[in-house]
Amino acid sequence: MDWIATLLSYVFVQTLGLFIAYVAAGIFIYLVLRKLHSKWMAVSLLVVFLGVSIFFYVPQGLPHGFEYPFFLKTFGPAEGPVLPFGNVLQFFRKIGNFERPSDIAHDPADVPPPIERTESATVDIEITTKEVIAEMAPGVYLNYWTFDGTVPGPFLRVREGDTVRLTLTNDPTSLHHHSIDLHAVTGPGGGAVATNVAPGESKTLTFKALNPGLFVYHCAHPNVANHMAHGMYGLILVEPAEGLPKVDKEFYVMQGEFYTTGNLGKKGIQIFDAESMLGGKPQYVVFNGRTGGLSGKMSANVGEKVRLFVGNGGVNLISSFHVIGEIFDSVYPEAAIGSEPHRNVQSTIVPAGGASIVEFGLEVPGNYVLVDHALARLDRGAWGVLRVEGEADPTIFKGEIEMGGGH
Ligand SMILES: [Cu+2]
Repeated sequence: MDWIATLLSYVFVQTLGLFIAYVAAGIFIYLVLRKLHSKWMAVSLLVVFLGVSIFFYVPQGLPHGFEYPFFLKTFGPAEGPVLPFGNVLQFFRKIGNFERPSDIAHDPADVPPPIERTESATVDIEITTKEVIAEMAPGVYLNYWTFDGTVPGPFLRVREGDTVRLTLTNDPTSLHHHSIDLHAVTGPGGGAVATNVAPGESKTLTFKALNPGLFVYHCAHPNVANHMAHGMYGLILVEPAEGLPKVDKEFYVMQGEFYTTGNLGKKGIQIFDAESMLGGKPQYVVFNGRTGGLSGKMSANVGEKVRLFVGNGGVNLISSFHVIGEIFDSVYPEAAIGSEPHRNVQSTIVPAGGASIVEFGLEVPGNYVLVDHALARLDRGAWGVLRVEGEADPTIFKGEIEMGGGH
């Protein structure tokens, strides 16, 4: 009953513990002073104690532990980022019903092949929103909200001019409503206004993919940031009519942040922390939903050209995407297809709710580490490895490779 222990520790140790200690301190002072047989001295010191407390609390607001769940005041257009308390109780009541995927990470090598069609078509896509429990870091579990049970959700691939018929179904085990806003959609809410689905419900949205590009999609049910911070994002590629230049391998990588009440590395199931999300201070920054989400899943060979579709679900940070030991031969900045790509780029910016496409040839075998070059985030989980096999070329790189020697 790890789950119950986590809830009890959160409620009693973190929140009530502080309150109990505080009240006890007041009583203790009172009793000590009563021992001195001076009732009025005791009362006046107690008043000082209370006065000082009010002085600190009134201007500062409630201490961190008390802000969840009811007292956090926010000013967005819809519901705030705090989970409805009823849903928190429901979560613990229905904890046995949630699916427990062994790996929440979407396989970065799982990218649909380039589109061969030369004509526009009507494309049917079905996606299911699902709330699951999975491991985010060794021993650290999270209640993820997902598209099709992985983070990021499925990589969608259509052609410029296609008509897309997208059916969104919310799994009956879900506790929350969900929807989908695709940045590839021209129309209100990016489709979110037409796809708000209650648990067990299905809705279909039809849209025409007018602009080529690599676009983020995400859940847009209020509170949007909260839903995204639970893992509800993915990428849709609208290929230009003439297609993208041919490469040998394509990979799907998406950065995202997780906000937990437990500090970095605190084991057990973690409760979402609305306050740290508002402050933009995630405990975890990861690729593909968890620490090590790309591990052992990205490999290529010397002589091949690879393309990375890189997205950023945010919700707060901008990614300074970099591959250690490689230079991007081409970058489609902000994933804009249609203009000339940038050449010979070291790091590229991937905005929150945005994407980038980078391409590079592989000349030297070894491990290439994908990072957000705001490198403190490495320690929060933001890194992955592309393994490159093949013949070494000493005219390009020569040296003894020491494991653990720098990168
Ligand atoms: Cu949602």
